[in-house]
Amino acid sequence: MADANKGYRFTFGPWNLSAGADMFGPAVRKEIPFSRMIKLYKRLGFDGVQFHDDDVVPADWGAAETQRGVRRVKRMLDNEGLFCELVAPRLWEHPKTIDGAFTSNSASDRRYAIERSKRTIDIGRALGTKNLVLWLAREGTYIREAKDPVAAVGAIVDAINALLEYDPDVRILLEAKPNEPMDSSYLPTAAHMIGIAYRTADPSRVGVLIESAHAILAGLDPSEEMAYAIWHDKLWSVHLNDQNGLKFDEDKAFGSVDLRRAFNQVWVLERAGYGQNGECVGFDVKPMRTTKQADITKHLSNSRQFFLDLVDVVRSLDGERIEKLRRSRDYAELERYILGALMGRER
Ligand code: XUL
Ligand code: MN
Repeated sequence: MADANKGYRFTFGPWNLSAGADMFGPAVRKEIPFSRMIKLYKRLGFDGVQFHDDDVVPADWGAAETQRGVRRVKRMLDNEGLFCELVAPRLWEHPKTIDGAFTSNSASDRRYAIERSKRTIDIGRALGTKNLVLWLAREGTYIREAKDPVAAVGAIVDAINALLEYDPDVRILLEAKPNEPMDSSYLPTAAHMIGIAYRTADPSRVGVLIESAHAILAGLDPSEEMAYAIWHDKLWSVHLNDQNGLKFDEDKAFGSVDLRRAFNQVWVLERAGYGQNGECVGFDVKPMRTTKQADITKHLSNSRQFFLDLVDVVRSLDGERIEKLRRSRDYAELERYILGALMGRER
């Protein structure tokens, strides 16, 4: 049977089906309970789930209750034939993370962040994944003078080391974002994160997850960010989406703003054999606030479909022709060829 996913494995987290609340207004749709949401995955052509720790069990549950709750979610995944790709501690909502997590000026708050991350590793292991994602949401400042920016880098490395030591099998995927919620974030790009990965106790277990919109918010091209991480063997997951310029983090459907930029991401991933070592194609996309309840999954099915359509475009390209155009430096003709392919025209 032909593989409908063309050799890729697709994932998303429950927050992708949000009820539409934003900074300026409350929810406009009903929350979908996880027991119902999980039934949508396979139907939409998805293979696995990404979780924040408190998507699985509330953060304030004790050890025994947590274990039971996690086992319940694992059974639900197994029953649906789904796997857990990764877990991420939600280090930006609790009162103890107001001033950041690993870089907080309070030692007891820093300890809380590390303990919560360790607990998240345990949740992940019980769900069958070694992948811990750290989006360093509040590691940064609203005013530069608030923290010591040199010490902050060291504090993040120390925290990563503590987690690497806690579980000798855990793999840490750092997710960079240059701003929001902070005015300015520490380690704002994937390259910053790869830089510190080499300074941790075990660089072979520290990589990155690259989100398209976060690269764009840093003024970078996501396909080049991905290529850079691939060269380092450190692109271990992606959050594909799109972003219309330098605004808030929009989490638009993949390819919905700039089709050529989306094509370039698929081109880089496909040509590098991304996915062949188990990496997944994750999406981090939001339904529009105007989306009706009945259409709540369309941004996800569209993102997956646009990705697969772009895989077809990439696979249809004539590699020899591209090499020839590169050799003769005829980039105008190369551009015509690529844009023609994107418009479904043979040229
Ligand atoms: C925030 C964001 C997060 C991470 C996971 O912008 O992308 O959802 O992907 O914590
Ligand atoms: Mn993300």
